[in-house]
Amino acid sequence: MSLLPLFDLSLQGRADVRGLEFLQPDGTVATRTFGELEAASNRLARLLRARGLATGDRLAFFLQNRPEVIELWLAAVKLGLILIPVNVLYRARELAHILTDAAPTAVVTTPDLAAHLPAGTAVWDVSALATAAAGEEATRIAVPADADTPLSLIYTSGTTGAAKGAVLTQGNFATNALTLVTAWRISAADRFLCSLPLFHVHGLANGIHCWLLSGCVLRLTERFEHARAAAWFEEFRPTLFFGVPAMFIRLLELPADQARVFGGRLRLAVSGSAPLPAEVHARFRELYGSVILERYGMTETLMNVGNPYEGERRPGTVGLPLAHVALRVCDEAGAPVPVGTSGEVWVKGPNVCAGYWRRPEATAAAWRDGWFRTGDIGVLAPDGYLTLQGRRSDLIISGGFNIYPREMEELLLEQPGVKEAAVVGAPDPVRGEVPVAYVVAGPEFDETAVAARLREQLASFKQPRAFVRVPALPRTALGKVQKHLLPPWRA
Ligand code: MCA
Ligand code: AMP
Repeated sequence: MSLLPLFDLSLQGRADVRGLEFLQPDGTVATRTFGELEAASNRLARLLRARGLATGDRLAFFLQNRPEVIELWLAAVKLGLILIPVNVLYRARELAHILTDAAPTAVVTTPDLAAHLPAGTAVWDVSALATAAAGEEATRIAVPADADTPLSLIYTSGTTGAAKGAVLTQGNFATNALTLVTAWRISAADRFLCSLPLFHVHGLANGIHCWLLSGCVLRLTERFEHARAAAWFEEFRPTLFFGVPAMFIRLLELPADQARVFGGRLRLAVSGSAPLPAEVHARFRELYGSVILERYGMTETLMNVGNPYEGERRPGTVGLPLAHVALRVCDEAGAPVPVGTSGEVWVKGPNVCAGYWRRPEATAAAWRDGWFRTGDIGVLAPDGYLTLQGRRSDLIISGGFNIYPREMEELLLEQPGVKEAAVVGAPDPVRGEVPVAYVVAGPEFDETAVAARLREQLASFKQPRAFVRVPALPRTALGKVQKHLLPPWRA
């Protein structure tokens, strides 16, 4: 199963239909028909081939949401390239790691973002690329592809502090999209508002692929802005919205009369990427009259589990395994635990990635007898509904963005005056969790200087909300830091 035959349902089958509306930063709306996306991606594919890119070559994109990201993705599908989406909030340390590990031919970006890239990075300006591609023929070139053709490296799961590239294939994306479009009744009649970043799986694997497969109209915004959400819902009248919990919490701020009207038009709202508090689910239902469908996925596996479209969307749970997924909850030895007992969630299916890029040891550690070990702790109810209870690792998820404490702790330990460091998540009403840094500091510790260094090296969402000085870190007899014993921090 490859992607182009599925995308052709729109690219060829709905060529004259206006499939994309992009809300530009100046407030105007740029539009593309599916035929225009087909032609633009063909021109771009020809240009990339002329620049020497061939099947299996890697290209990174470091871009905010914009039509060119979609055109680049389509060109990569046609040429068999491997794209590396890079979070626009990443800074020196994250960028250096990903670009060294993935070694792309170049990074497609804009001048303002290029300023953050390591010196010597091959930069292809996204506008210059589009201008150069305009001179190419618009007829399609495409190489043979199948379910095993790699399409993307998406960096995630840095429990060791260094993120790894999950190798996602065309079959992974195709399976995921076919299942979601079917399970969630997505059709050409939908009006899909997508404010999720296309540099992560939620916006890219779920958003873009469900859109292209179903042929609905997509209104893409550069990013989610809660101050403008009401205007977006009023103007575009979406029937379909995917979001992270932080977005739904922001949507609860809308006036009740507006929310009720918007909710009346909303056929389906889907939440994922982080836990959706049952209380938020209840308040959204009360205010919008819409019952959020919560689902659970991972970069390495795309979507695994979801509440049913028909049937109970049970608050506080992530629902039932999706049609193509096998799931078990296991103990430390890997044996399935009885219903009602907590354990690690393991999954198997065509949605699971091929492994981690050039990390045979990490790949071997993450799979057991063909099952992918998610690192998520959960419990199954007798009727099969899964409740997630936390993670084996101390991953922090803030506004849907992942923060790996080890990455921050390693950087903190490099700073003058920081003897020991531990980063933990503190509750936050909008983002779920925010990072807090606990430091055992010497006399030369300068909090302002350390904070400035972290801002230069790491994404904005990773910046500690506070530095808490402690005399020592609580440790077990074996020396492992016991983060749950650190004094709780409150804003
Ligand atoms: C957030 N910010 C951004 C962006 N998003 N800046 C530029 N481009 C962006 N795309 C920055 C803002 O500038 C601000 O920076 C800070 O983040 C918070 O912005 P704010 O307006 O206060 O937003 P918010 O109301 O707090 O909401 C944050 C958010 C963001 C917009 C919901 O967290 C977000 O887009 N989350 C989605 C992440 C995602 O797609 N996760 C899926 C991963 P400053 O702090 O400097 O002022 S994939 C996954 O988890 C698996 C596969 C799954 O199951 O889906
Ligand atoms: P990522 O590493 O960005 O792919 O994030 C995947 C992780 O997000 C999963 O391993 C879960 O820990 C978390 N996650 C995704 N969806 C949900 C959800 N609905 N509820 C709780 N956690 C979730």
